[in-house]
Formats: sequence, C-alpha cells, structure tokens
Amino acid sequence: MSDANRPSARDDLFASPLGNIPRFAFDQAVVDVFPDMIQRSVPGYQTIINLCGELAARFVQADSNCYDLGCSLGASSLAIRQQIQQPGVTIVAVDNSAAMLARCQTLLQSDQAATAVELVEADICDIEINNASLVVMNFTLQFIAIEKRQALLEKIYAGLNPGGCLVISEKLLFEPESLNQLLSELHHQFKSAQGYSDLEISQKRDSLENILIPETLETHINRIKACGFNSASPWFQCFNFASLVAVK
Ligand code: GEK
Repeated sequence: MSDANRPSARDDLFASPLGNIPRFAFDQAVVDVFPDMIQRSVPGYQTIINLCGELAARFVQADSNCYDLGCSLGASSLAIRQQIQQPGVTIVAVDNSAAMLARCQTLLQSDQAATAVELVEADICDIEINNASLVVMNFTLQFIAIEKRQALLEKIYAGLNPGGCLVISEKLLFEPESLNQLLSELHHQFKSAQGYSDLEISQKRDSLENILIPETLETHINRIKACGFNSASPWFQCFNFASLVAVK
C-alpha cells in the first residue's frame, strides 16, 4: 500500500449536524482525511488502484506518457509508477485542486520509483493529451459536467497510441429506479459497516448532489465506443461502483 492510500486522519467531516449543507469541494479539509474518506466510501477502491498497476505493467510503452486524470493524492500514479519498467516514460498527474496537488507532491517525494511524474494543476478538460499508452480516470469523470464528457473522451482517444489503454472508474446509476434504489441501499450498508453514521451518509450525499453526477454503465460504454474504441467492458463492479477498461 502506498502512502497516498494509507489510512489518514479519520473522516468525520459530516459527523455533526451541519444545518445548511455546504457544496462538496476538494479543499484542505477533504485533503486531510482523503485516504480514509475514499477507502471507507468506495467499495473496491484499493482493488481498482492495484489493478491500475497491473495494467501499467501490461500496456505502458517505452518513451510514452501515462495520464492520471483527477489524481487527488496520486494513489493511481504511484501504483502505476511502481510497475513501470520501460525507459522514457512520464506520468502526467492532473488535478484542479491546489490543496490535493500540494499533498500529492509531498507523497511523491517519499516514493523512490524511477519514472518521472509531472504534476499539473488544471482542469482535465483543458489539457493536451498526447503520446499516451495509458490514461486512468479513477472516479473523476463523475465530477465533469455531462455535456463536456464526450469531448473529453474524444480528446483521450485521439491522444492514445494504438494499443493504448483507458481505465474509467465511476459511481453508476441504474435503471429502473427500483434497481438504483437497491444498489444505493447496498452502498449505504457498506458505508455503515465502515463506521459512517446515517447522518454522515445523508449529509455527504446532500453535499454531493449535482456535483457528483453518475450515469448508467450503458451510457459510459456507448460514449466510449462513439469515441472510436472498438470495445469496452467493466472489469470490476461492487454495488454501484465499477471500473471499465477499453483498448485503442
Ligand atoms: C484516486 N483518482 O485516488 N479537472 C481536474 N481535476 C478534477 C476536476 C477537473 N475538472 N474535477 C474534479 N477533479 C483519485 C480519486 S477524486 C474522487 C479522484 C472522489 C478532481 C478533484 O479535485 C479530486 O481530486 C478528483 O478529481 C476526484 O484514485 O473523491 O470521489
């Protein structure tokens, strides 16, 4: 387990009654508890991060770039970095939260792996992607406005080299609503088992309303294919969280 996902200060940001629930933001308070928050909120998070390393070992080409879009504290970048044997590779880790990147920089400095990591503070919709052999977007697309998602995926497809790999991990929406309700309740049970109270779960949900916008698996796969990928498939799912892989 890398430092970026080693349990941190305990996430109790939503533990007390908040009255007016603030809109969720990736600010310093979230940074301080982020590893604990994401591991106790996203079922399968660590499995997905580890798999990104496995995919890096398989797909990363010499003298190419890997992109970690919405890198937060760099957990995916570190997992990838530890598996790269090829020379001339740069991992470009992008996030638009200055607080996340400042902590990410510190964590990267304590990692000894040889591959270069370039941290970029930017909106992932505004960056260039080129000469990519691996693009990882773990739980980030869900924070991008729906109308910008197609263009972002098209840019990624254009920037990937032939044989390059895209990983997208997301919270999912289900149809019909009864199925969505079931999977949401199972996720709620998961969070309860991780020690979150009903109040914490409901205040966090309200805080993320209209900020984290999930879509169905079918919508994701159709979009990925519409960008030019021949195929895409979930390789992991637990309740309403899944990770998809597509190869150019
Ligand atoms: C991990 N991948 O640990 N441009 C750049 N960054 C953004 C944007 C944007 N438009 N919108 C949100 N972010 C990580 C976890 S967290 C997921 C990713 C979560 C960033 C935001 O600042 C945050 O750091 C990250 O995307 C989402 O594997 O907290 O649920």
